[in-house]
Amino acid sequence: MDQSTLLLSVDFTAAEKLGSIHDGLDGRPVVDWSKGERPESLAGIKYALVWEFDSDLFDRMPDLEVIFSAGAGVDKVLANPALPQGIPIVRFVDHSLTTRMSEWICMQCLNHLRQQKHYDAAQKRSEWSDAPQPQASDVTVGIMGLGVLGQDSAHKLKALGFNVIGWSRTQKQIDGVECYDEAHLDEFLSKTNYLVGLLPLTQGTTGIFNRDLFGKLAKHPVLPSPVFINGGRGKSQVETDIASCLQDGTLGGVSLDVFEEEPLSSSSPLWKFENAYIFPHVAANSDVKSLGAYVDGQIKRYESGEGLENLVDVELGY
Ligand code: NDP
Ligand code: OXD
Repeated sequence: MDQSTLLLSVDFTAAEKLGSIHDGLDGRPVVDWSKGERPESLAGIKYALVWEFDSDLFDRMPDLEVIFSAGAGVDKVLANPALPQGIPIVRFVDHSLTTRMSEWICMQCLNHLRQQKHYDAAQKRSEWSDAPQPQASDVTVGIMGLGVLGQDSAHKLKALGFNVIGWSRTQKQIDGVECYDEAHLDEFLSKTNYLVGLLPLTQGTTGIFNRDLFGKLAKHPVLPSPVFINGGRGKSQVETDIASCLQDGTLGGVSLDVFEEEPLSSSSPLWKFENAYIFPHVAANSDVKSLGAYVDGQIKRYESGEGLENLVDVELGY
């Protein structure tokens, strides 16, 4: 049977180009919009895989049936004013992406626990200088967002010995992890030394990481803290508040992978703080070959009547 065509509008970054999307697509024909392919008409094309895309792209696709997001987050797709109503949107859920996010979260928690910045600075001064050394179980990591990424990170942080608690819109039950729902945010914050953000960007999460919230976190008796680690979305954080909280000690450290505006401006004060780790949105890039295989698999499910997985709830915004 002939395979249906996929329209592709994704400008893969260097880090993502470990393979080719075609390696995963099982021979499925592609119209590569991001590479400038412009057929006379897009009529008949039922599927689009997008990340960056022209605002009128969907208007040109009269037969569009499913939109696939090339990432786990769908805020960019949902922000498109020309998003057609009622078309299912599938987000990318993938073991490789999930496990790399958890690696990044664990690495940041360990960087702060083991005071890596202190040793880097001491090395630069050729100075033999030790620092206090509490163990992971002395620190409570609070994860905001207990979805695919938050839950995997919770399990891996637990395995490292951290005390882990979590917060999400709806109540969760996770073995060994005290879970709080939306109504119990303050209680959750009051127990958290290291705050991990793994929330999608929605109306409810925009600007949620601000001075008021940071002021409710728990200081650790010995370690620089509280610490804020964000792998979710930058517009969930208020960067002027982060800078002033680092300045006055409300925050003892941060690890930020995402920013209100990306790329982060070279004039941002965040680059310069001693206890700030700054990353260019690389915590968990999509692996292109896995992405191709995932989209191809979802199309096959859809066409055989099995149904799509990981559908976005447009009302909730994630
Ligand atoms: P999921 O949809 O699986 O999980 C989202 C979690 O956030 C759920 O637990 C959900 O609650 C919770 N949540 C959503 N809105 C609220 C709210 N208003 N209040 C409280 N909790 C809320 O997403 P993933 O775990 O797969 O991904 C999370 C985000 O990570 C993505 O949306 C994306 O923005 C970001 N990301 C960043 C990457 C990077 O490289 N930096 C890579 C990949 C993703 P509930 O369980 O009750 O629904
Ligand atoms: C994603 C991302 O959402 O890489 O997958 O940010």
